[in-house]
Amino acid sequence: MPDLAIIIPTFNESKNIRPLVSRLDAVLEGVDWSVLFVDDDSPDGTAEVVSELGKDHWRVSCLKRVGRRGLSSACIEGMRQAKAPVYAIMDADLQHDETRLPLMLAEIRSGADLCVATRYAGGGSVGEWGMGRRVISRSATWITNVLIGARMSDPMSGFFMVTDAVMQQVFPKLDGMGFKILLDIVVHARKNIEIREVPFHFRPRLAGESKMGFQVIVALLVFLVKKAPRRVMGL
Ligand SMILES: Nc1nc2c(ncn2[C@@H]2O[C@H](COP(=O)(O)OP(=O)(O)O)[C@@H](O)[C@H]2O)c(=O)[nH]1
Ligand SMILES: [Mg+2]
Repeated sequence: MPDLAIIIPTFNESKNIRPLVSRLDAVLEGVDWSVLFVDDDSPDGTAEVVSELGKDHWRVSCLKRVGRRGLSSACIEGMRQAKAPVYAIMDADLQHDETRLPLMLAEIRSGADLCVATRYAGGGSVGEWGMGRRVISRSATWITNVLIGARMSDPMSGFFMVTDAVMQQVFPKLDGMGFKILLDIVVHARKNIEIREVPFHFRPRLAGESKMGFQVIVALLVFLVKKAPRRVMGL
Protein backbone atom coordinates (compact mmCIF):
# COMPACT_ATOMS: atom_id res chain seq x y z
CA MET A 1 0.00 0.00 0.00
CA PRO A 2 1.55 3.38 -0.98
CA ASP A 3 1.73 6.30 1.52
CA LEU A 4 -0.18 8.54 -0.86
CA ALA A 5 -2.76 7.64 -3.50
CA ILE A 6 -3.52 10.42 -5.97
CA ILE A 7 -7.00 10.11 -7.43
CA ILE A 8 -7.60 11.93 -10.70
CA PRO A 9 -11.06 11.97 -12.30
CA THR A 10 -10.89 12.24 -16.09
CA PHE A 11 -13.20 12.89 -18.97
CA ASN A 12 -11.51 13.56 -22.33
CA GLU A 13 -8.06 14.34 -20.96
CA SER A 14 -5.94 12.06 -23.17
CA LYS A 15 -3.40 14.78 -24.03
CA ASN A 16 -2.82 15.70 -20.38
CA ILE A 17 -2.03 12.25 -18.94
CA ARG A 18 1.64 11.84 -19.89
CA PRO A 19 2.71 15.42 -19.06
CA LEU A 20 0.94 15.15 -15.70
CA VAL A 21 2.55 11.83 -14.74
CA SER A 22 6.01 13.20 -15.66
CA ARG A 23 5.40 16.16 -13.38
CA LEU A 24 4.26 13.88 -10.54
CA ASP A 25 7.39 11.78 -10.99
CA ALA A 26 9.52 14.90 -10.71
CA VAL A 27 7.97 16.35 -7.55
CA LEU A 28 7.27 13.19 -5.54
CA GLU A 29 10.75 11.77 -5.22
CA GLY A 30 11.15 10.14 -1.84
CA VAL A 31 7.39 9.59 -1.40
CA ASP A 32 5.75 6.20 -1.93
CA TRP A 33 2.89 7.28 -4.17
CA SER A 34 0.47 5.90 -6.72
CA VAL A 35 -1.94 7.55 -9.11
CA LEU A 36 -5.34 6.17 -10.06
CA PHE A 37 -7.14 7.81 -12.98
CA VAL A 38 -10.89 7.29 -12.79
CA ASP A 39 -12.17 7.63 -16.33
CA ASP A 40 -15.80 7.62 -17.41
CA ASP A 41 -15.19 5.88 -20.74
CA SER A 42 -13.96 9.07 -22.45
CA PRO A 43 -14.50 9.01 -26.22
CA ASP A 44 -10.99 10.45 -26.76
CA GLY A 45 -9.38 7.26 -25.39
CA THR A 46 -8.07 8.65 -22.08
CA ALA A 47 -8.39 5.25 -20.36
CA GLU A 48 -6.34 3.57 -23.09
CA VAL A 49 -3.57 6.18 -22.74
CA VAL A 50 -3.48 5.54 -18.98
CA SER A 51 -3.44 1.75 -19.38
CA GLU A 52 -0.63 1.97 -21.95
CA LEU A 53 1.41 4.18 -19.64
CA GLY A 54 0.68 1.87 -16.70
CA LYS A 55 2.42 -1.01 -18.51
CA ASP A 56 5.85 0.58 -17.95
CA HIS A 57 5.01 2.66 -14.91
CA TRP A 58 3.93 0.64 -11.91
CA ARG A 59 2.63 3.67 -9.96
CA VAL A 60 -0.01 4.41 -12.64
CA SER A 61 -3.36 2.65 -12.97
CA CYS A 62 -6.80 3.20 -14.40
CA LEU A 63 -10.32 2.58 -13.17
CA LYS A 64 -12.63 2.76 -16.18
CA ARG A 65 -16.33 3.23 -15.47
CA VAL A 66 -18.77 2.48 -18.24
CA GLY A 67 -22.27 3.95 -18.46
CA ARG A 68 -21.73 6.48 -15.68
CA ARG A 69 -20.63 10.11 -15.40
CA GLY A 70 -19.76 12.26 -12.41
CA LEU A 71 -16.77 13.97 -10.89
CA SER A 72 -17.67 13.38 -7.22
CA SER A 73 -18.64 9.76 -7.64
CA ALA A 74 -15.44 9.14 -9.63
CA CYS A 75 -13.34 10.54 -6.74
CA ILE A 76 -15.24 8.47 -4.17
CA GLU A 77 -14.89 5.23 -6.13
CA GLY A 78 -11.22 5.99 -6.75
CA MET A 79 -10.50 6.46 -3.04
CA ARG A 80 -12.43 3.31 -2.12
CA GLN A 81 -10.46 1.29 -4.64
CA ALA A 82 -7.00 2.81 -3.94
CA LYS A 83 -7.03 2.17 -0.15
CA ALA A 84 -4.11 4.29 1.12
CA PRO A 85 -3.54 6.19 4.42
CA VAL A 86 -3.74 9.52 2.52
CA TYR A 87 -5.53 10.54 -0.69
CA ALA A 88 -4.94 13.54 -2.93
CA ILE A 89 -7.67 14.64 -5.31
CA MET A 90 -6.62 16.75 -8.28
CA ASP A 91 -7.63 17.55 -11.86
CA ALA A 92 -5.98 15.97 -14.87
CA ASP A 93 -5.74 19.20 -16.84
CA LEU A 94 -2.50 20.60 -15.29
CA GLN A 95 -4.44 23.49 -13.72
CA HIS A 96 -3.56 22.23 -10.25
CA ASP A 97 0.04 22.98 -9.27
CA GLU A 98 1.55 19.58 -8.49
CA THR A 99 4.55 21.19 -6.76
CA ARG A 100 2.17 21.81 -3.81
CA LEU A 101 1.72 18.08 -3.17
CA PRO A 102 4.81 17.62 -0.93
CA LEU A 103 3.77 20.64 1.17
CA MET A 104 0.24 19.28 1.52
CA LEU A 105 1.60 15.88 2.54
CA ALA A 106 3.83 17.58 5.13
CA GLU A 107 0.71 19.27 6.61
CA ILE A 108 -1.07 15.91 6.83
CA ARG A 109 1.97 14.24 8.38
CA SER A 110 2.19 16.98 10.98
CA GLY A 111 -1.41 16.43 12.09
CA ALA A 112 -3.89 17.91 9.59
CA ASP A 113 -6.89 15.73 8.66
CA LEU A 114 -7.51 17.67 5.49
CA CYS A 115 -5.29 20.05 3.54
CA VAL A 116 -6.91 22.22 0.87
CA ALA A 117 -4.97 23.92 -1.93
CA THR A 118 -6.57 27.36 -2.03
CA ARG A 119 -6.80 30.00 -4.73
CA TYR A 120 -8.15 32.57 -2.31
CA ALA A 121 -5.65 32.99 0.53
CA GLY A 122 -1.97 33.38 1.32
CA GLY A 123 -0.91 34.43 -2.18
CA GLY A 124 -2.97 31.89 -4.18
CA SER A 125 -4.74 33.09 -7.33
CA VAL A 126 -7.09 32.10 -10.14
CA GLY A 127 -4.74 33.34 -12.86
CA GLU A 128 -6.23 34.47 -16.14
CA TRP A 129 -9.96 34.17 -15.51
CA GLY A 130 -12.36 36.66 -17.06
CA MET A 131 -14.46 38.97 -14.89
CA GLY A 132 -17.60 36.80 -15.25
CA ARG A 133 -15.99 33.61 -14.00
CA ARG A 134 -14.25 35.46 -11.14
CA VAL A 135 -17.54 36.95 -9.93
CA ILE A 136 -19.39 33.62 -10.13
CA SER A 137 -16.62 31.78 -8.28
CA ARG A 138 -16.27 34.42 -5.54
CA SER A 139 -20.04 34.59 -5.05
CA ALA A 140 -20.37 30.80 -4.86
CA THR A 141 -17.52 30.72 -2.31
CA TRP A 142 -19.08 33.46 -0.19
CA ILE A 143 -22.59 31.95 -0.20
CA THR A 144 -21.16 28.53 0.66
CA ASN A 145 -19.19 29.83 3.62
CA VAL A 146 -22.15 31.80 4.96
CA LEU A 147 -24.51 28.83 4.73
CA ILE A 148 -22.22 25.95 5.62
CA GLY A 149 -19.67 27.64 7.88
CA ALA A 150 -17.04 25.60 6.14
CA ARG A 151 -13.94 27.26 7.63
CA MET A 152 -12.17 27.34 4.29
CA SER A 153 -11.11 30.15 1.97
CA ASP A 154 -11.77 27.98 -1.10
CA PRO A 155 -14.52 25.42 -0.38
CA MET A 156 -14.96 24.84 -4.12
CA SER A 157 -11.35 23.75 -4.59
CA GLY A 158 -10.97 20.47 -6.44
CA PHE A 159 -7.40 20.09 -5.18
CA PHE A 160 -6.95 18.70 -1.68
CA MET A 161 -5.49 15.93 0.47
CA VAL A 162 -7.42 13.98 3.07
CA THR A 163 -6.69 11.10 5.42
CA ASP A 164 -8.26 7.68 5.07
CA ALA A 165 -9.49 8.03 8.67
CA VAL A 166 -11.72 10.96 7.65
CA MET A 167 -12.88 9.17 4.52
CA GLN A 168 -13.86 6.05 6.46
CA GLN A 169 -16.15 8.26 8.60
CA VAL A 170 -17.78 10.00 5.66
CA PHE A 171 -17.96 7.35 2.90
CA PRO A 172 -21.42 6.10 3.93
CA LYS A 173 -22.80 9.65 4.00
CA LEU A 174 -21.56 10.92 0.63
CA ASP A 175 -24.13 10.99 -2.16
CA GLY A 176 -21.59 11.22 -5.01
CA MET A 177 -23.66 13.78 -6.88
CA GLY A 178 -22.15 16.68 -8.82
CA PHE A 179 -18.81 18.46 -8.50
CA LYS A 180 -18.53 19.49 -4.86
CA ILE A 181 -16.70 16.57 -3.30
CA LEU A 182 -14.64 18.68 -0.85
CA LEU A 183 -17.72 20.42 0.47
CA ASP A 184 -19.49 17.11 0.85
CA ILE A 185 -16.58 15.69 2.88
CA VAL A 186 -16.38 18.71 5.21
CA VAL A 187 -20.13 18.86 5.80
CA HIS A 188 -20.23 15.20 6.80
CA ALA A 189 -16.97 14.88 8.74
CA ARG A 190 -16.92 15.43 12.51
CA LYS A 191 -16.84 19.15 13.28
CA ASN A 192 -13.39 19.24 14.90
CA ILE A 193 -11.33 17.87 12.03
CA GLU A 194 -8.20 19.93 11.50
CA ILE A 195 -8.26 21.70 8.15
CA ARG A 196 -5.17 23.47 6.83
CA GLU A 197 -4.60 25.35 3.61
CA VAL A 198 -1.76 25.71 1.13
CA PRO A 199 -1.98 28.49 -1.49
CA PHE A 200 -1.58 27.81 -5.21
CA HIS A 201 -1.91 29.59 -8.54
CA PHE A 202 -4.65 28.09 -10.71
CA ARG A 203 -3.11 27.59 -14.15
CA PRO A 204 -4.94 28.02 -17.45
CA ARG A 205 -6.06 24.77 -19.12
CA LEU A 206 -3.77 23.88 -22.03
CA ALA A 207 -5.50 20.91 -23.68
CA GLY A 208 -9.09 19.63 -23.64
CA GLU A 209 -12.18 21.48 -22.46
CA SER A 210 -13.72 22.46 -19.14
CA LYS A 211 -16.86 20.52 -18.17
CA MET A 212 -17.90 23.16 -15.64
CA GLY A 213 -21.06 24.92 -16.68
CA PHE A 214 -24.43 26.25 -15.69
CA GLN A 215 -25.65 22.88 -14.45
CA VAL A 216 -22.76 22.80 -11.96
CA ILE A 217 -23.93 26.06 -10.38
CA VAL A 218 -27.53 24.81 -10.19
CA ALA A 219 -26.32 21.56 -8.60
CA LEU A 220 -24.33 23.56 -6.01
CA LEU A 221 -27.40 25.62 -5.08
CA VAL A 222 -29.52 22.47 -4.69
CA PHE A 223 -26.82 20.96 -2.46
CA LEU A 224 -26.62 24.08 -0.28
CA VAL A 225 -30.37 24.28 0.15
CA LYS A 226 -30.44 20.61 1.19
CA LYS A 227 -27.46 20.74 3.56
CA ALA A 228 -27.47 24.26 4.99
CA PRO A 229 -30.29 23.66 7.50
CA ARG A 230 -28.28 20.80 9.03
CA ARG A 231 -25.42 23.16 9.83
CA VAL A 232 -27.43 26.22 10.80
CA MET A 233 -29.54 24.18 13.22
CA GLY A 234 -26.48 22.35 14.53
CA LEU A 235 -27.72 18.93 13.36
N1 LIG B 1 -14.52 10.71 -14.26
C1 LIG B 1 -15.01 11.93 -14.54
N2 LIG B 1 -14.20 13.02 -14.54
C2 LIG B 1 -14.73 14.23 -14.85
C3 LIG B 1 -16.10 14.41 -15.17
N3 LIG B 1 -16.31 15.73 -15.41
C4 LIG B 1 -15.12 16.35 -15.26
N4 LIG B 1 -14.16 15.44 -14.93
C5 LIG B 1 -12.73 15.69 -14.65
O1 LIG B 1 -12.66 16.47 -13.47
C6 LIG B 1 -11.61 17.41 -13.54
C7 LIG B 1 -12.17 18.85 -13.39
O2 LIG B 1 -13.02 19.17 -14.46
P1 LIG B 1 -12.83 20.49 -15.34
O3 LIG B 1 -13.72 20.34 -16.52
O4 LIG B 1 -11.37 20.74 -15.59
O5 LIG B 1 -13.40 21.63 -14.39
P2 LIG B 1 -12.80 23.12 -14.22
O6 LIG B 1 -11.34 22.98 -13.86
O7 LIG B 1 -13.59 23.71 -13.14
O8 LIG B 1 -12.98 23.78 -15.55
C8 LIG B 1 -10.90 17.16 -14.87
O9 LIG B 1 -9.81 16.29 -14.67
C9 LIG B 1 -11.99 16.49 -15.71
O10 LIG B 1 -11.48 15.65 -16.73
C10 LIG B 1 -16.93 13.24 -15.16
O11 LIG B 1 -18.13 13.26 -15.41
N5 LIG B 1 -16.35 12.04 -14.85
MG1 LIG C 1 -9.96 22.11 -14.81
